[in-house]
Amino acid sequence: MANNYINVMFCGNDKVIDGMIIATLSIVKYCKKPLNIHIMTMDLSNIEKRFTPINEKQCELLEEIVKKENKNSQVILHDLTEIFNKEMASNNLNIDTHYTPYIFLRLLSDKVEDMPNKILYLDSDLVFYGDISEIFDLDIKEYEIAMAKDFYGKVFINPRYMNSGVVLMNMKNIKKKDSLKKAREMCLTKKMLLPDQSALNKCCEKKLLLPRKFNEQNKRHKDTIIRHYSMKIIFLPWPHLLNIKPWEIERMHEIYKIHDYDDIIEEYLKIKEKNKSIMPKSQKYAGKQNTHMFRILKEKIIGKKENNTK
Ligand SMILES: [Mn+2]
Repeated sequence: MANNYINVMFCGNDKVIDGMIIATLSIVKYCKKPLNIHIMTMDLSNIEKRFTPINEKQCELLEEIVKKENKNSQVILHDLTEIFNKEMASNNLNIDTHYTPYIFLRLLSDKVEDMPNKILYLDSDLVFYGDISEIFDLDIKEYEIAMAKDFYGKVFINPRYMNSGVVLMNMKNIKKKDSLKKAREMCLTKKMLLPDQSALNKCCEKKLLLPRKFNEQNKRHKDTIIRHYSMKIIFLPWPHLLNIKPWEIERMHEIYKIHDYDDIIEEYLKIKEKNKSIMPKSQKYAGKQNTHMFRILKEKIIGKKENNTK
């Protein structure tokens, strides 16, 4: 494989294929270089019926999208069911959280054969507004990973707490230092509010702090490359959580009033219509209801404000 490839990693089950399509369309809109997209998935339908893997057909669809812009681009599917069952399925204190077990896939990527030395992990709830090579080409030789700050975590957890929705990974250094192995162990043994993210923050020694523009969680700025539509905490007029994803078009338009990637939505809808038979019937992908998450967050935030001891 030539070195001029941009390596990308998406993780999830087939309920996030819509997100992967939108993210991929936005990547190729601004970058015509060859891409290697690695899709990590697994079949956990034994745990819950809806936990079905991304399949070959869906990968072919993604490949069609990237090949249209560069015929050397490709999409590679990795089934991590066995690795997950061996490493993280049992005695895992964080298996049943408000997230799905698919959050652990990125922590297993060092176990996958033929991974490139440098790869950009991406959540499936983000949209590119600029060239992916700007982030991929960053020099991380001295680091294990590169991430941007977490919008809420930097206030409520610690000033350097980073968001794991966009992670530029140096696989060589990660393997050398066993950082992902340490992160997996931490997830197995310590109950956490944001398991994979906190484990990456804790277990990677050398982290490069990325500028906000590579993982914009609050609103788009002029220089934004990646807008990550992660969960928002709305304080007024009453405190609640808002979690609108890029493929929830009506809510995106009506509540966020965001129209700046309508061209991509239009293309996405056409693709979806043409490929109805391979799209999932329901897009409900999240673990438990947001209320659960909010209760914990409220305890954390209000608890912290009330006793300002630490
Ligand atoms: Mn996300």
